[in-house]
Amino acid sequence: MAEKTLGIGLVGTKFMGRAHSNAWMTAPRFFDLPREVLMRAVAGRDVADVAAFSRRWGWQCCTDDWRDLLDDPQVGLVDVCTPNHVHAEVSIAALEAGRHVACEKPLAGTIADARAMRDAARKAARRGVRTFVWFNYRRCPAVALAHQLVKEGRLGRIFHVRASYLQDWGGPSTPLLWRFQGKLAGSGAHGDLNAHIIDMARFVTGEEVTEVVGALEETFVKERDLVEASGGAISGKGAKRATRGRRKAKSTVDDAVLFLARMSGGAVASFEATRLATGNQNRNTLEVNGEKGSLRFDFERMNELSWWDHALPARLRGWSVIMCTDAAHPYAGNYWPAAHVLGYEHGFVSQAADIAMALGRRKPVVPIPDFADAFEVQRVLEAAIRCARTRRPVSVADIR
Ligand code: SOE
Repeated sequence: MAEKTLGIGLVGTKFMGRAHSNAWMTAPRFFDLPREVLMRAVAGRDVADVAAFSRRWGWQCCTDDWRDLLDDPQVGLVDVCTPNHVHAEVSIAALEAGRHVACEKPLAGTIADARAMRDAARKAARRGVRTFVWFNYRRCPAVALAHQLVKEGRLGRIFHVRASYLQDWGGPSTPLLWRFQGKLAGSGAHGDLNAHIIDMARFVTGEEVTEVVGALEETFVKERDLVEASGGAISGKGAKRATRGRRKAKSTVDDAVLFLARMSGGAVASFEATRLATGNQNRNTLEVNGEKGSLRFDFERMNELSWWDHALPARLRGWSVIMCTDAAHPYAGNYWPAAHVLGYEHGFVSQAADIAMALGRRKPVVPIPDFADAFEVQRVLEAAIRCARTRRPVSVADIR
């Protein structure tokens, strides 16, 4: 295979499988990439489903066994979009087979899996094999701009970080999907949503979370309906008949996790993740307050970044809302004219482009997290859970 081509092998065909397929398909249309993207093969568990998925999204071929991707010399990068408990097995096998790996967040469901992935990535790096993690929100132009503004010193010393990721789809009527099963997901809102905002806080401030000083973990919905597969079969271990006649089983993950932390530059920080914040459907927010200015981002208004410039004379100071769609903003110039707004999918498209850039020895617009970077997020997730369970402060340095 010519070095000029980057052959992708995708594992997973659900929500993220669609987002990534769209990203690989679209990135070469909007970005001048150093390597041609080849949508080589997709793997999914169900033969009929994966065949239909492959046709719809334009993959060259498909399989119901992800190991087949590693036998295909045209696959240069394996893209992992499976539930969390499978990330380690697929990623490590792909790295050992000499393939670059791009894995969905969180890196893994458990710190042990994440550590094994980080170690495998370290080993593979010696052979020139690269890893990437899809923390997609870094590539919202507004978030990338926030990162640039802090890096330029425009906020000065950072005092205070407030991050929250609120969703509301996890009420009692939502069945026991894999995301509510501890063995598959590792955790609930914590790994799913806090992982994003921990990464965003680190990325924007350039600081690490060093200590979790207080944390709360809560599972409000203790039992959920078992998911009925086609043909009436019911999934999930430990099923029992619930009083209303539907079969239920225990939810083994958190619905909400909140924690307070310290950052390496001395800032204090709070993080909140929940799937039960009624009316907040995908409210991923970050506020950073510094000596010279402050920033606010809310994904539900993802094209905007609010900015307070404290260097202005007092009579002119006020929140300004920057529409981050100008060619001067990160990524925006690759898409449409100013104020022709971007959406959720563009973060993935821009990340696919940056991965192709990095593998073509060109600099991505903003840094792409690799397994070592995502392991840092996993350490913070683990510190927060240990803090919630022991009711004692936990130093991130103690999580290795
Ligand atoms: C579901 O909670 C979910 O799809 C997350 O898994 C994603 O990472 C997030 O971006 C949107 O919400």
